Amino acid sequence: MKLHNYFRSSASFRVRIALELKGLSYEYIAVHLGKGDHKKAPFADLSADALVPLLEVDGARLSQSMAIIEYLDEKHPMPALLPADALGRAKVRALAQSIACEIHPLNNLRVLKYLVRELKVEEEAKNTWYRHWVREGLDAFERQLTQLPASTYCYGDTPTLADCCLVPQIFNGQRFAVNLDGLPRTMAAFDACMALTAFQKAQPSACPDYEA
Ligand SMILES: N[C@@H](CCC(=O)N[C@@H](CS)C(=O)NCC(=O)O)C(=O)O
Repeated sequence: MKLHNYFRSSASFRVRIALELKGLSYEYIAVHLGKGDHKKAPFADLSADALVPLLEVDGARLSQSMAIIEYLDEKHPMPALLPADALGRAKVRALAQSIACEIHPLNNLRVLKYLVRELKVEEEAKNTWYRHWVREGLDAFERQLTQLPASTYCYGDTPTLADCCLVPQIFNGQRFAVNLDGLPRTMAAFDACMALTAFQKAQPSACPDYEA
């Protein structure tokens, strides 16, 4: 397996966590988003949407972190990243999508770049945009968690797809100094995840292309 990814990319980080949780080894292929390498050959020749992550596996190229993680979960069922019951799966997918579909697209690199370069938004206003949407999304995430039974991780007592999405989003929020106070369930799940070796091994600072 080859994972084309970037140390700072949240969507890549989700897949790295899933690979580590499942104990799957992979070749790390760095794509430097800051230098625009995702828009140039060789990566642009492989990727239809010029986004990381991209996983080369079983003779195919898979894009979209959630699709990749679900593929890995089907091919390597243990440890499971989705609950055994349909209702549980729907809950976990809802949590994961709250981050991947509601928060992340608004704080993505190309969106922030467009605000600054095309719409001439000042740096501080861009950061206000970022913090607003991330915090609002995390408040909604917290409300979802409070409607669920007490648990160590986002859902239940083992990490799931929801945790694979939450942890990178919190890293990203910390980088942009988002206020993370008043999110007790969310931050407890984050802390529980970060106590696990799999999450530590997947984090940006553990990546071969890491830059401080
Ligand atoms: N929904 C996609 C998001 C992929 C994505 O947006 N990746 C970002 C990095 S986290 C990227 O490649 N950005 C390049 C850009 O914005 O130009 C997924 O979950 O894989």
